[in-house]
Amino acid sequence: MKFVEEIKALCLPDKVVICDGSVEEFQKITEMMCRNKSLIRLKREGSFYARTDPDDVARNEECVFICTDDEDDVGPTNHWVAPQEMKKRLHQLFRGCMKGRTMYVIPYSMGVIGSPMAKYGIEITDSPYVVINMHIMTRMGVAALNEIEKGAKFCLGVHSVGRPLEEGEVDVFWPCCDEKVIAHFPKTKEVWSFGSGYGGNALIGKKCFALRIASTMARDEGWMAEHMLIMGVTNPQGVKKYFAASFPSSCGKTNLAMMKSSLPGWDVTCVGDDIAWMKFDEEGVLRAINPENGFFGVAPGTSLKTNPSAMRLIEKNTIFTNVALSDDGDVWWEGMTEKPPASLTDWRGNPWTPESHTLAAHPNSRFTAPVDQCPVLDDRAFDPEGVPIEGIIFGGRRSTLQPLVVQAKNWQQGVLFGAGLTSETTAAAKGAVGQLRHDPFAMLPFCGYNMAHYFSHWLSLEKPGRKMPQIFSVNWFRKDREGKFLWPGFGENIRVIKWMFERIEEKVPAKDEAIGYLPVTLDTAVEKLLTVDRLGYLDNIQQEREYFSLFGDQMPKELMRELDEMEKGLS
Ligand code: SAT
Ligand code: MN
Repeated sequence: MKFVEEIKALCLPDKVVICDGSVEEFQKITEMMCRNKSLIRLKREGSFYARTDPDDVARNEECVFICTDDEDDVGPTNHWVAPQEMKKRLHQLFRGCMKGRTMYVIPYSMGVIGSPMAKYGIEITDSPYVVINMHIMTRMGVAALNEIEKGAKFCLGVHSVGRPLEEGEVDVFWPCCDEKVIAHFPKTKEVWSFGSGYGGNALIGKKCFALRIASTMARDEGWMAEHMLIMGVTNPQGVKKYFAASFPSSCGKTNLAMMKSSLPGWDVTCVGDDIAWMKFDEEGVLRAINPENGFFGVAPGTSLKTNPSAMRLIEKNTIFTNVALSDDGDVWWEGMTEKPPASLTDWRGNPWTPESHTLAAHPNSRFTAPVDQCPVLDDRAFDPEGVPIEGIIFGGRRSTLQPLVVQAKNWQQGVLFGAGLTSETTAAAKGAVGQLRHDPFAMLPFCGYNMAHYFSHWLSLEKPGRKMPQIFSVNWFRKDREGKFLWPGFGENIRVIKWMFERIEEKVPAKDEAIGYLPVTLDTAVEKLLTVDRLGYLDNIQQEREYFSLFGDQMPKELMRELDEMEKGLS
């Protein structure tokens, strides 16, 4: 492959390894990393622990660029740089950046190899941590390479931690660089990522390819690449429906996708927890696949109470990053047990006791675990044709206003639900936590093109003959005046899902409000969560209008009219 030679000549690694995706390869790399102390073997079967540089702990949205010929193509919510200018900068950054390191070439597939919805990628990286994570998160190795060699198109990702080693220099445990750039070139399907080794910054298959680049492909080809979990829900009669749900990072997607239902006879099965690729088939049914092969889940807050399935999922063959290490070689994080262990080593590598005033695990600490270990994996999780989606859910983290659940009256109003999604920020991205921000479709950091064009794309999906899914918005995070959550969440969320399920079946009544359909009653304790704060909503509509004005005349008129309608209905 000529481009491998070119990248080698630019980055000047000591050696090049073409990855085959084998178990032996995974073992060899983990052994090498344990020897050089960048990885610790845990007492859990086949599991490892990595600790990052304290400044490289989350996605860095400020450093993400979309490079297109026309600035208008990326819109006001993305950072734009002209392709030639960015390439110039990248060539400077990448020149000699892999000196003293090994350059790994990772062929991989997003989606089951051979599936009509699968897409291929090649990631070139100097981070062995990335290689072992890609082993779990994607289908990587020989089979993917065969498809590419047979002529399948692929997304090229070039990644470096940005820290060349001088002759004889001893490596640090987590190499990275202060200067970070994650540049996307939708036209040529390329991603260049420099300076960070963490999560979505470095595992190119995930947010860079499966969302940013794939969203532009989806726009051009009439499908959808979304920041959504996929779950199956079965009722006591054995009827199953699939839902896709979009929440910003660190708002409980993994917990919802693997929920242990509190209602007897109702069951949830998991297809995916982060990304959905969806396409209407010839019968007009929306089919979804999870392009990933692993979970990169938030550890803190995960426990036998909140997510027993995730706790079983991570019992073996899991990489833990930035959690705390227990004295007997296992892991711990805030929320895992009611009482913390008497002593730990925290995510920075310092001794920690319950008296310490710091967190033992970083709030964005993660586990990387194989999808097929999920104890509630859906029996069609690997169906190459995808599963049929009947409901789409939008959710944010909002301590006020947004009711527990609302059903859109039609597709267009549903698109407005997505476009108006607003959520309090979390530790998944660098920056302040808890600040309310607009995050349309939970895609603000992940939409690879102009968000207004993305809204239009969503509107254009409704066509005669298509079975349009019902759209809902939810909010598990409303708080009372004392700051206590009003809704128990987790397994109890099934009660809300049940309402949606039965609304899709047209079996239960609803209150017809200007903002959509609401449950007549779920139970008396939640009445507060189902009332419409009219004045609050009117104020919210003003804020949405202001936000949408950012997109100027690119903003689809249909959505503005939908907003006007809602306002009229509330006044
Ligand atoms: O770091 S990731 O982007 O992979 C996780 C997330 O923010 O959803
Ligand atoms: Mn995510």
